[in-house]
Amino acid sequence: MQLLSNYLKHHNTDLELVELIDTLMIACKEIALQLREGALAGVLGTTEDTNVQGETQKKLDVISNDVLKKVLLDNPLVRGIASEEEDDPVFGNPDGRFLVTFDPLDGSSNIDINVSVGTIFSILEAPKDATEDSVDMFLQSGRKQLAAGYVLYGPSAVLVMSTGQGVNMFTLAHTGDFLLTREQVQIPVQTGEFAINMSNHRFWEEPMRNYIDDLLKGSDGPRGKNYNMRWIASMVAEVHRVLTRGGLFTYPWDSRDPSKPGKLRLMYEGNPMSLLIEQAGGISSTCYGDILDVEPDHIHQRVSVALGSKEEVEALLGYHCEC
Ligand code: AHM
Ligand code: MG
Repeated sequence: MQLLSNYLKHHNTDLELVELIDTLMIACKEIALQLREGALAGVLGTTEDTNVQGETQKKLDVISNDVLKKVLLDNPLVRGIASEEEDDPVFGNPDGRFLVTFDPLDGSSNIDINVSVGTIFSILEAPKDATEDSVDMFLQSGRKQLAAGYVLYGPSAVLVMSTGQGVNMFTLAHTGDFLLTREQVQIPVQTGEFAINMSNHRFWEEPMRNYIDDLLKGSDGPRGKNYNMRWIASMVAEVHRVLTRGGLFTYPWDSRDPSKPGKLRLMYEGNPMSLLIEQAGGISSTCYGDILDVEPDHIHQRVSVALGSKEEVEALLGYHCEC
């Protein structure tokens, strides 16, 4: 089995990018250890604080953010980082080449119930002409990502990553190394499985309601087959299922707060996951266009997400075209 860094080098990955990914994985291994200790390390539960999204922070949200921030900013290759748990970007070496955005612990409402969570990351190149540190450096579309991925902390810790040459999975061994366990992942084009938070049904747009209602009609409805449903409330775990056995995952725009286009964030959830899904042969859309083509205007901006098996996402998009 191949070591992560050897695999990347054998596939002609830029050596500085390999070094940055190795640095990221040092932080993720530390997060994996803290998660494994759980209550023994006193890391479960909530802090008194809320983040820029207005969400209460879990202790492990803060710990994971601090670990990633410190490890990344210690590496001179890093010009700056932007995190779900930081109001503003934090800058490192002014000559650093890379920008990293991340959700330090996605799905953190699952921590205290011991269900899978994960770290999502996206790597961009700092614009060469950017002499002053500024949030504007980060505002690049997902197509510009040099690499993106996540580490899922489940029964095993798995890194799923793309540098734009397909999607590969690496499992954390007891030796502390990430070893290649699945190469060139391809999502099955058809599926009979969908994931959506059904409790928001009455707040969705009409096309989404019509689509889901037709899935629920099963073999009696226009789709002509029975579907199964999953909802883990952890995007990392849902995307991992989609990459592993196919499926459709969506967190669409809803009218609970019309100012927010969806719950998930573009720069450190939508974009990295969309790169993985497209590289694995799936589709990732806002329901009106590819997520990777969205031009960001805010580091914490939200986006409507519908991703997964090609033919199922196409069917969903068809409902949106009819309006
Ligand atoms: P988080 O980054 O604060 O954990 O929020 C994102 C998570 C996703 O992992 C998941 O898909 C979604 O929120 C679940 O939301 P809900 O609780 O509304 O079902
Ligand atoms: Mg998240």
